[in-house]
Amino acid sequence: MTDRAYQLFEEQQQARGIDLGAVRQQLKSLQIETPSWGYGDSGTRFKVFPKNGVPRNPFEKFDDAAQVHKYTGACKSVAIHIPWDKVDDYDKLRSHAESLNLSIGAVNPNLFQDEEYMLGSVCHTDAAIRRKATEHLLECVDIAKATGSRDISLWFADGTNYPGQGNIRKRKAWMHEALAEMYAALTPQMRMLIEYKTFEPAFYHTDLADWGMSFNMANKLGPQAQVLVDTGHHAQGINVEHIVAYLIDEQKLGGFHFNSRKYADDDLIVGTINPYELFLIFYQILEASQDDQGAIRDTVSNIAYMIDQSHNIERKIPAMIRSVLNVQTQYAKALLINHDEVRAAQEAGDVLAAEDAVRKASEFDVTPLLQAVREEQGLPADPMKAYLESGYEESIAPRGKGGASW
Ligand code: PSV
Ligand code: MN
Repeated sequence: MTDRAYQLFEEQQQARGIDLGAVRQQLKSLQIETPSWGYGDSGTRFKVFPKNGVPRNPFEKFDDAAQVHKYTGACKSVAIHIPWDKVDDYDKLRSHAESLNLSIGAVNPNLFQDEEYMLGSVCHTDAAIRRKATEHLLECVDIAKATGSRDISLWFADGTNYPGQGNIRKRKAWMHEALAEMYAALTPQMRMLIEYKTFEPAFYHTDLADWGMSFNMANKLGPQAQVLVDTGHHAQGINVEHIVAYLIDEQKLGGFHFNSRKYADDDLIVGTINPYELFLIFYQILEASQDDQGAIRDTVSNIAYMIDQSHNIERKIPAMIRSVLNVQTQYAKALLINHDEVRAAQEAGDVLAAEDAVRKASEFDVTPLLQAVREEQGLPADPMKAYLESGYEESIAPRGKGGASW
């Protein structure tokens, strides 16, 4: 991309009243956490295809994550999943992350793979199993203390497959009981981010099925509990950006798990199926970031942007780089929305002008902008190309097949 292309872009945006200096600053400060499990093998319930060079342990997952950060400059932190990333010495894992210029991000408890959790974890009818699940939540709080993590992301597979299988109201009380105990163990700096999912693996009811249930739970627990929006966890056709705006306004949006879905919780690369939805999510966030109330601006500035994907058939590190680039592209486009123009159209009741003011920002080619920002940061203008030419993929091949998998 030539300087000329950027110059033309700048002139075009200045004429629309967009301050490109501010846009560049915002682009530079967007950090996106990547998931340790996105570097390992995964699959569907039909098959896991083992890939060559997949990390064999949590330390190697961080080595791979460091490549994503090296070429994008946007992925300093890495989420861990326990027990997938269980190590004897978390200080050692933390030092390893720091030596790679990374940090350990959200801690994700895993209450869905133990034999005893077949009929539920914190919502199981058996008090001993509920106790075991709660102890795991408390263990994750301790791990977060050791890793210096602020956030603990909670997703529960708890639910039932058939009407009558469980007492829904009792299960709701048990969920609250476990989360309240965990909440009491948090340090003042920590947050609990509560995920929800309409279905799967339970098909009749999920104990935290939608944002309203997570929101209610977070409200009951207190200010350190917030909602985590996983973009793949909604019913078809749901207006996710509306949920985002609502939760921000209630100061309860804690973060995102970005991924794409076509049919269900597909965990595909973010921005590959419905990039416009991602753009509209950023529109709501940016609109709220201009709010007069400091509390709303604080909520926005503390949103944790995280990727939650399973790369089943594609190479893991390039898939993660692609995900980050896709998020940056939609964020860059959303930064080109002229909010004064939108507001003027809203106030005039001009429906078409309002829709146009938002949509047209998504139609600009932001490549010159992103390339200029990357160059300014000392990053390669084309991170994917630079990574693929770096020889890292070849260097990890001797790890062989059969690395970490869920
Ligand atoms: C569940 O589908 C989920 O979105 C949760 O965040 C899990 O922790 C993650 O995927 C990994 O399985
Ligand atoms: Mn998730």
